[in-house]
Amino acid sequence: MVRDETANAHFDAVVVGAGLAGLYMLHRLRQLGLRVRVYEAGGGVGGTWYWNRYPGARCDIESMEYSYSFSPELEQEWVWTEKYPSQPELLRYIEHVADRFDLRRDIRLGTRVAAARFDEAASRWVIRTEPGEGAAQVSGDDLGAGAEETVSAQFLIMATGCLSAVKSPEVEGLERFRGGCHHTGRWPHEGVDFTGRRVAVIGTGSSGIQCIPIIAEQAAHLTVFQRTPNFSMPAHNVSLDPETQRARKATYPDHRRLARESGLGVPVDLPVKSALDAEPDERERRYQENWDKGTLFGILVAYTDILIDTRANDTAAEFIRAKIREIVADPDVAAALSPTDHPVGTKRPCLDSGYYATYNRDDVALVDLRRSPIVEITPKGIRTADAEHEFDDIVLATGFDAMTGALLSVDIRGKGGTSLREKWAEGPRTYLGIATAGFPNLFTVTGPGSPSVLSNMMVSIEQHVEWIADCVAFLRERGIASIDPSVEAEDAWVEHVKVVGDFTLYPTADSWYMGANVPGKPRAVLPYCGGVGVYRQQCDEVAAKDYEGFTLSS
Ligand code: N01
Repeated sequence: MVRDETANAHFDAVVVGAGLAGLYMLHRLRQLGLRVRVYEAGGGVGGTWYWNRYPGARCDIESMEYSYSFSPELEQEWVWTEKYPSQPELLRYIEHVADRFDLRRDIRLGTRVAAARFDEAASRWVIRTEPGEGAAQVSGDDLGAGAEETVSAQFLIMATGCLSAVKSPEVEGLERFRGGCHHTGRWPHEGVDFTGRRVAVIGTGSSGIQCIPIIAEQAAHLTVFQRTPNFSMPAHNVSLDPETQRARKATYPDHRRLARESGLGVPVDLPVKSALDAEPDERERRYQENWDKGTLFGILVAYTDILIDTRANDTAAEFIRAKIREIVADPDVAAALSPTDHPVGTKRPCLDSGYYATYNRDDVALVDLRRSPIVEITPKGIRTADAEHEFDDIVLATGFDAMTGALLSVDIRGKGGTSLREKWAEGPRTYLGIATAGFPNLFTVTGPGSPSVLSNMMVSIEQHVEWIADCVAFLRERGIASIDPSVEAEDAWVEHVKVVGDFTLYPTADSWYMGANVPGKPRAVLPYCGGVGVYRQQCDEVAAKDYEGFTLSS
């Protein structure tokens, strides 16, 4: 509950989160002349790239795509070293952006927004903070870090990220384990030395698949606990040579435009043919080309129907399963690693560096939890239905309460004191993934019901930030105190997101896209599957019609 406190500082806007979204939001709002405060729970800027410091953490969208486009000088001057940027390089880039645009002076680190209440009489948000998880890491000269304070703002903008609320495995006894235990999404800043140690990794999503090969190289022995095998393709990461960068930088404006107009936020040649109309040899060649290129989306857009027709999808899935059989020496291990329960792409696919080959090592073992589930964590290790395994360290690569977890971790109360948690109890309800009825002047950057995680996040972040900034400018120019989507517009958008989602294969998988990884979470297609280009047009049309579907109040 928001206590009945009086705000002791007043802002035009409060932004929650200082990751890629929050930093750009601050920059845009400042350009409009707004007085802004950003709260960040972490001890530094960077969001995802501040927290996810596990060995091998790397973005699987190319660095020259996964970078801001709003500043031509920035995109021309920054030099990327690798095709796929590592976490340290991304964090350096984000810190550079914070310094370059002088953003830090408006950011309060180590401070979590705990609650926010809309004061209807004043048309303002009253926001209460508490010390954040990163408070201890903030340097001593930042006196405001971790402050418990109450402030007010006309606009509240949640830039809290889609994959930031970590999810632990729902198993008994974790707190009893006497060794080291680390979640990939909250990795210790000082790193973890696995030399000579017996290590367990639970989880084989993108984080597990990235850290497993590297931990295997260091540890005395590694055991991977896999509940659901995932599809992974090789990243073929390489150093970026100056000539490649020069060539891309020369065509950046066009390239960025194509990214914005595309379906996935990355320019790709659009397919024209069904996988089922292609001869097996032709399909094999096409899938192989994409496999060799090392792109995340290549196979998924190789044909028109990979993500909408199970038979078409199975041609791509079988191509990857054949690769797994080719790489992994032990046929039983290969079979256990081969996904058969979901179409490729319906759980987020992974890019790896040597993942499957890691299982050929003598010092790596795979435990198939579908055969022998985890019963409990013991002081010494992990007990499954048929064995007890002892470890020095357990790595939890168990993912996130995606898309809604971070938003609902804040006690947000709108008109009439309605809580967002209650409103979304049956699943998130938004208009355009940006706003939710009954919560005026609240914006969500890459919120549920927008393309977000089904796209290059940078493209989606920039689009939302710019749309929100334009909206704020529109309201201020006209002296409009509040903006709130109508229930009708919201209902229509929620239905549209569902219809488009149901047209695809996404609902067939128990994925975090569906909320299925968190026990008790309502099942719904959380992101909008219509593509970023189409979605951008929809958002622009709403704005062009003076924010059609929203109620504006003076
Ligand atoms: O999390 P995940 P992640 N017992 O949810 C398993 C982005 N990302 O952190 O599938 C046993 O994908 C779970 O099993 P199951 C990217 O969007 C990007 O890896 O639920 N196992 C699954 O195997 C990604 O998709 C990058 O049956 C349990 C794993 O843990 C998203 O973040 C890098 C369990 C969780 O996989 C999330 O990735 C990293 C339990 N109780 C992340 N609970 C790049 O850019 C969960 N699991 C490369």
